[in-house]
Amino acid sequence: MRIDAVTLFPDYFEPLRLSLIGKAMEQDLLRFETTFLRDFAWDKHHRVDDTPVGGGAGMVMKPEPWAQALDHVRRRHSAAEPASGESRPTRPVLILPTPAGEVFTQRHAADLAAADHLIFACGRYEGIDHRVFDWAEDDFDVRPLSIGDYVLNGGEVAAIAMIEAITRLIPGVVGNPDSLVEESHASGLLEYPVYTKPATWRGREVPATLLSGDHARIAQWRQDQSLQRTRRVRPDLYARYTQSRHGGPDAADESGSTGHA
Ligand code: 6GU
Repeated sequence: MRIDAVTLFPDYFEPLRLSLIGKAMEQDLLRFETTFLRDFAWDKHHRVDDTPVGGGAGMVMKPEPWAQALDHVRRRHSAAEPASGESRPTRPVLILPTPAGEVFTQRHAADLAAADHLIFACGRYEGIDHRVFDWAEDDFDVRPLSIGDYVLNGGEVAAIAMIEAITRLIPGVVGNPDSLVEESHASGLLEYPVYTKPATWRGREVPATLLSGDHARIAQWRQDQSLQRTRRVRPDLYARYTQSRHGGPDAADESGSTGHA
């Protein structure tokens, strides 16, 4: 997979070179590059923003530097050798981190982990001239995505969060693929609580079931904990989970699930 980020702040992305994602880059499972938007503003002052048409506070990003930068990224990709494991290139996915987008979930992460080329267009100020997105539809699969209901100063931090969620689902990036199956959100539920040794720590015990050696009971306990935690902390997820499985919010209580998909 290739990932590009177009940004006024390329340094924001340096931490991605650490840890598992950095290792995936070294193994050529992933290629990541940043493109400095200001290099594509060819007026004397390299301006990337201007006042909003129709008035209002703040500044809006000018369309032409974005079009030039995105064309550059697209051309560089079609010219480059495929990364290992890649087949024929498809339409690149253009992700627009914006609080006005659909909320990014594990489902988006799984879907985007199968893409060949992701480009993150990291806006600043009040946003990017909207005509850029209409224009981009010709050559990109355009996806406005938000990471939650709050406002950040720009798309970079949101892009980093999405890149981490997506790239850890690429085969080979996370060492043990079982850890992807059991974690929070993989099943639509939050994960159950976890414990390690010692069995007694500062007067607090590990739940006895987990020490029983009875794998079926342990799986049932974990499933129950997941359901209870999700119902308490995320009633929205709980309702969706029970409705999708049984057509009603109380059906999961008597489901007798095995705890493993
Ligand atoms: Cl994706 N961008 C910005 N600027 N703010 C956000 C966001 C994205 N998601 C939540 N808040």
